[in-house]
Amino acid sequence: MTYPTFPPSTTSYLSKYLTKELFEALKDKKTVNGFTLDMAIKSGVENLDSSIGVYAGDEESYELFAPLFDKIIEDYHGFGANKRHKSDRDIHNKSYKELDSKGEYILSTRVRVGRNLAGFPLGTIISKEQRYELEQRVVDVLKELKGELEGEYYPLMGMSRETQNRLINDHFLFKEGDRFLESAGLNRDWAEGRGIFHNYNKTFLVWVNEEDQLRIISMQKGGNLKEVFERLVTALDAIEQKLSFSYSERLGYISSCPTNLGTAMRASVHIKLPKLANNIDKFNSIIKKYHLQIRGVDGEHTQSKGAVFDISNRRRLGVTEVEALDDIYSGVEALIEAERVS
Ligand code: ADP
Ligand code: CIR
Repeated sequence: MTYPTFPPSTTSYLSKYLTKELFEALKDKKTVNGFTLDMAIKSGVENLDSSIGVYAGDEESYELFAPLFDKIIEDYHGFGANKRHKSDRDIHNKSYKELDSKGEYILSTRVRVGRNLAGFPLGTIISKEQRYELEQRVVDVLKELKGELEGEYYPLMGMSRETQNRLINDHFLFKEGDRFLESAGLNRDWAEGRGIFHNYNKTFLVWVNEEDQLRIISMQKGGNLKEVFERLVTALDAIEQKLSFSYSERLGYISSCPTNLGTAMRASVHIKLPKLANNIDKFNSIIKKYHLQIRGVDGEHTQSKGAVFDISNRRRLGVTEVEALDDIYSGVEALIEAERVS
């Protein structure tokens, strides 16, 4: 493996931080699961438009390749190497109000967390057999869920193209063929061991073996963030009794992509902001102030349509779940106010 060079137009964190010295110091290291620097950087080397460009193979990757990962983590999350992540998902004394009681701006609200199982390598290097074993373990637990969370598991293998497309278009299911994930090894053996669990009214969903082994999702129409988050916490409380997740005292929940470490939580609204869409400076200043991120309505690396944006918390590590929720709550409140007076 030779030191990769990037064209000057490359803006990824990988290209910013992978110096020749760092590369030489890390290039022969391997985690117990066999994950190397070459594997960690492949996505960013092959996809020059990456914003980050690296993925992990297991919890140990974040320690062994810390000279690279820590720089990216510090830059993205503002989380220094001497910090420790803290979790808090208790919102019982929070007075979150309905953000858009007349239903003028917010179309839907979604909160997801990424989780990976302790004792397994991450999806980048998991074997086919391990992926199937993991799927079975997860599905056994999900099938036991009761009440509002009760539902069914639908494996991707054998799912008709029509059903798959409908679930994708309705924003319930992950897309296929993401080239960033492809380069990282996360699409190997597609669609084996992948699937989606959802309750009967599709307000609680779990993606199995996509970018992370589990994406646990609560979503519904409208802007009731509190209700959406509380449903997610109820589900997490139940699932955590049966499955143990990969968790580091320093970095919180371990995820394939370093942007998801910590809470691994992304709380988002689909929100219609036609006036702010034409006042980009004002729009961006609110986004920056409240530590938010803009995505397109079909998810990451997509465009907005009809002035509807996906707005979510950008910080996931070094803030608690409640603090990340505060970012989105206050930020969306400010966006709506700015849209109103524009
Ligand atoms: P993730 O949120 O898991 O990081 P994506 O950004 O690719 O990944 O989004 C996954 C799917 O969730 C996409 O179909 C996206 O449109 C949908 N989604 C995200 N936020 C919302 C929301 N607030 N309402 C409805 N669908 C949403
Ligand atoms: C990139 O570097 O652009 C892709 N690897 C995606 C980075 C962000 N990932 C994420 O939010 N999960």
